Amino acid sequence: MPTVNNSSETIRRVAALPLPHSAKVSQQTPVGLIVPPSVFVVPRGWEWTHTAPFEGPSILAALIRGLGYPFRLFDQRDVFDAELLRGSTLDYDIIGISVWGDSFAYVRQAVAILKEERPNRPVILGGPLATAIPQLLLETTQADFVVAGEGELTLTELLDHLTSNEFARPCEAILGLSWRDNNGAIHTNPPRPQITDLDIIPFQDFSVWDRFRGQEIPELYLSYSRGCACNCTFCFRAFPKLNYKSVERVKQEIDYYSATGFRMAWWNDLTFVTDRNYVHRLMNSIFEHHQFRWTAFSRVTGLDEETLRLMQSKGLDIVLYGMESVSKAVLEGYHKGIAKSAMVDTIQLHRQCGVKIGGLFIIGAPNDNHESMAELVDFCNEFQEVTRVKYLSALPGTEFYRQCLSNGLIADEIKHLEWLSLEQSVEEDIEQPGFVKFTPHLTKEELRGIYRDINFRIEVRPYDYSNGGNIYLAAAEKFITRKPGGNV
Ligand code: B12
Ligand code: SF4
Repeated sequence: MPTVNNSSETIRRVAALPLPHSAKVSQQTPVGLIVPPSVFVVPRGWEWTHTAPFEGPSILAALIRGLGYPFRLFDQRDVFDAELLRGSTLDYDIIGISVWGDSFAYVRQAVAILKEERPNRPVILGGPLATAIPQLLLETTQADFVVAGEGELTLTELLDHLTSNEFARPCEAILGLSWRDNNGAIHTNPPRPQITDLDIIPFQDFSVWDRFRGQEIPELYLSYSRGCACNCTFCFRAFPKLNYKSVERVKQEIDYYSATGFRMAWWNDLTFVTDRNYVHRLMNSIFEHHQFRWTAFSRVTGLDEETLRLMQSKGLDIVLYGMESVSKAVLEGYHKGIAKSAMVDTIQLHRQCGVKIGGLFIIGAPNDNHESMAELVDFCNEFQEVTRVKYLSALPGTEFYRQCLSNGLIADEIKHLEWLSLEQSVEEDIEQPGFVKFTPHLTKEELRGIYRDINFRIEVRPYDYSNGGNIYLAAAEKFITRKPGGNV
């Protein structure tokens, strides 16, 4: 029996898993993983962000198959009605569900259906929203387990437990797990430390995504790191601490993924340039045998001309920056640690190098007022590189969310989760039931007017990423609405 709370054996087993194409079934218990739909609206040209293989589920698929379990991924991203799950998962003895910020309403209904169909079958929730509110999810859904943070090690140990295999340990001994005991009492174990050596993580398994079976996968999600060194009040990170893969490992992954024929990659790293030397080594290594266009997120601090030009020479298409606001007071309120001058410098740098840039802004902070909004509108007039504006949203697990609970702005957590399930990140969100206006200085009508004003001024260009085969490039419209009951 392994030592209680000791993960080293689990780390060793995960590190030794086969590559996805050599995984073999050696266990009896079939495991299913459900990927829920999302109403999040993406700009035209980026529709593929809803259909490309999501990185988290692709890694978990590799993990579960690598451990020898028969596995099926239930990709429900275009199936908004949870009722349609009925009957489809019956052959699977353990079901996992990924839970993102806007998944609550769907997941609650999906779990109810799964439990109605097979009451004793374990249902496991994981993902960012599950990480933020494990206890609340166990209280409000009929799920049995919630895995917080990175799924690889905790899920391995939970599957050991559920299948009573040679590595099985009791629930109490699984770090990062919340669970319901036989009497219905909910327990939350101590958190699991993040994986520091990211080279142990399985490569993504794309073979489980039905829509790509036997076909090329034009766009992929990739990452070389997890976490972010900053701690902005509105931002939720399921893995807060910053850890890296080795450059060699990233290179091996890309070599392996090249079999998909991908031509575009979205780097999931929260901040692409945190270690300049690392980025230079990465650029000079991974593109040795490959060419693909790519997009990344970064902060307006830390990027210099030489690095940007190097990234450009290796296929960089656009860098998206979380700029959030141009008001000093609002940026300080967010603990953002950046100033408007850094945004202007970054835009100028991009113009100088001829690299596309996207600036993401949030309106409606508690201290946003007519003045800060006028400053933002002026900024957008001058710098049309601003790509997207959103109303501020309170995500569970953030410092901002905790403040809203304590000051009563969020009075009912469940209603708030239901609202988050409807949030599309479009102007009309303000009319949805449950929308919370955080600033007392502007009316709803004023806030909506500012949203429209900004959206009208900012440009379409950054949305047109350079994939010649993308059918949306010809269209002039900026957004395409994604609605429950319909596809993109
Ligand atoms: C790419 C991306 C997108 C893509 C694809 C989303 C996806 N689901 O993969 C698109 C553009 C569609 C998107 C949309 C949105 N996103 Co987004 N997105 C990201 C981003 C940059 C990368 C996601 C990723 O692949 N991470 C890496 C993988 C390895 O991590 P992972 O998916 O979380 O999976 C791990 C664990 O969570 C866990 N896990 C996941 N599923 C399961 C299931 C089980 C059973 C278990 C046991 C474990 C488990 O194990 C995995 C391996 O360790 C993250 C930031 C980040 N770097 O994580 C934001 C992030 C996830 N997005 C966020 C948000 C808020 C959204 C939106 C709600 C839009 C919005 N209003 O801002 C929508 C929600 C859409 C949705 N349902 O996914 C927040 C999440 C906050 C939250 N509480 O959910 C993040 C963290 C960004 C941030 N800091 O604000 N997003
Ligand atoms: S908003 Fe950006 S910089 Fe701030 S914590 Fe989130 S990922 Fe890091």
